[in-house]
Amino acid sequence: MKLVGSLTSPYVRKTRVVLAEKKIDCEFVIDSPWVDNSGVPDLNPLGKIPVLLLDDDTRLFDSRVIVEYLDGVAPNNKLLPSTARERALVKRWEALADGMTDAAVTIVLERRRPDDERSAGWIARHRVKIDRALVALAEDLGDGAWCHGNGITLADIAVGCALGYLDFRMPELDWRAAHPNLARLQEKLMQRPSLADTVPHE
Ligand code: GSF
Repeated sequence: MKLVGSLTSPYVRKTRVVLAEKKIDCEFVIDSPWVDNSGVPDLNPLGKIPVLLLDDDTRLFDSRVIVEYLDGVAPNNKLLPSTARERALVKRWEALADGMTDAAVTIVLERRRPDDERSAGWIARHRVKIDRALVALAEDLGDGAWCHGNGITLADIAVGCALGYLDFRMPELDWRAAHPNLARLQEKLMQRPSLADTVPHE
């Protein structure tokens, strides 16, 4: 099995954290759709990372499909509950965290466009999504030790990677000041090698 992705992508990081938490061996092949001669479009028609290559050559994308697959194939350290309702609730955390990351990625890409093509309105629209998502994540976490239930789940991993991406690309946001309970969760998550060893960097 091979995971194709970059050291900066928050979606690839989420997948790497799940691999580590599940103790699944997987070769990490570094590639990015943003570099010349990238092999990614040949693996995923959408030209996006992560892509998981299975031993029989099956290609899995996107990260939500991959992490659900990984949790399902290894019985240890379950990260998704088995009942429909509980599972949906954990996946809703993931959808909110990933959606916040989507908005941050959109802003990062927009900021990279030439001055005369950049839209302040588009950036503001996505900034509002991030702010609302942070409020919702903080409200849902409350005083809880974990996002869902009594131990780490995919919800915590997705939130940890989303907050880590804000630190990486939008450090000016200072989400910790407004949401100390998210800061507390993030600090705890960062004590785990799975997250500490995958902090995004260029
Ligand atoms: C998002 C993948 C994605 O946008 C998932 O896998 O969860 N919902 C998908 N990946 C980015 C990398 S990232 O660092 O933003 C990507 O591959 N972008 C290339 C492109 O052409 O959009």
